[in-house]
Amino acid sequence: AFDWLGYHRLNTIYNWLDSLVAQHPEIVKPIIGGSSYEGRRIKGVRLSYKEGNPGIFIEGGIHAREWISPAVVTYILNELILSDDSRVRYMAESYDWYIFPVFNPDGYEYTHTTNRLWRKTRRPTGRGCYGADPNRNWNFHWAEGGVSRNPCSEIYAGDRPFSETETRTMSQYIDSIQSKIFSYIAFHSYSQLLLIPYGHSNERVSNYDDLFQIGNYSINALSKRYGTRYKVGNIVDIIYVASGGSMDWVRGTYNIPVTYTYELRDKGRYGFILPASQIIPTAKETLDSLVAMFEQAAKLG
Ligand code: 0X9
Ligand code: ZN
Repeated sequence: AFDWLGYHRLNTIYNWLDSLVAQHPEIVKPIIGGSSYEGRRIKGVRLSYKEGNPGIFIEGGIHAREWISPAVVTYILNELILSDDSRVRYMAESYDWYIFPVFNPDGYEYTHTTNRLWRKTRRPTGRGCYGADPNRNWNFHWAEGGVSRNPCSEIYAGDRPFSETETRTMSQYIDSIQSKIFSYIAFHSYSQLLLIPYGHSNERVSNYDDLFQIGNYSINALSKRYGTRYKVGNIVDIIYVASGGSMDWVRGTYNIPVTYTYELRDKGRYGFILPASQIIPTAKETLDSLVAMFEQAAKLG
């Protein structure tokens, strides 16, 4: 059976998604959102209790080594289906959820078989090197800053926007549902931050003040359970310039109002190698923050 006591291989996650569809066929539908260079599927589900709710898109695992991201995303999906907490239930049933735990399946498998600290995709890119940074390859202010044009770099932007199968196919899927989406949330690790677009410049999005307020409310709720401290802010202000990220493309292209990127636990003690004993606590506090986020977002309209 599936659990959150350890990190799982891609097939275990995909089999679990299939089992959710089989057990809850009225509310959980399978989606193949895209595919990878090595031919794997980018599998997700749509969870809906009521046709026509506003959509929330959840992106996990775009960076291969950030294992806590798929783990937290699958935990949240499970709670959205099974929780009996009234606030979680209300949130679950008030939105249509598009949930993709592993955006970069080739990289994720590679971190399990060969190199635990692999970040990128796995396409041969030249000079004997592999992969582009899938969070630098989206077609919005592509390669303007915080990227490398060297195919051997960890932050290689790719040959051109959407040169990677993963970003190209997922962007096409997102385009096909964009009119239904009111929020896009990406999960990375680590640093304990809640990031507001954009990454290409310190330009603030039009509803920055609302996103900052909702974000603070959300990280305050996150801190209540175990005292975990997050910071909220504009990407360029609180980390670094990083253009071509998925959230920036979604926000810049479709003007989706509620867009955030989480950098989950921790602050560097274990970094990407976060012990599995921290999966459940990290997931619980993150779910607390999402409940607060969407309650507050609904109030602000
Ligand atoms: O550099 C990144 O892609 C993210 N940090 S990480 O350590 N997980 O690699 C930050 C993402 C910034 N997001 C956007 N520019 N949209
Ligand atoms: Zn990342």
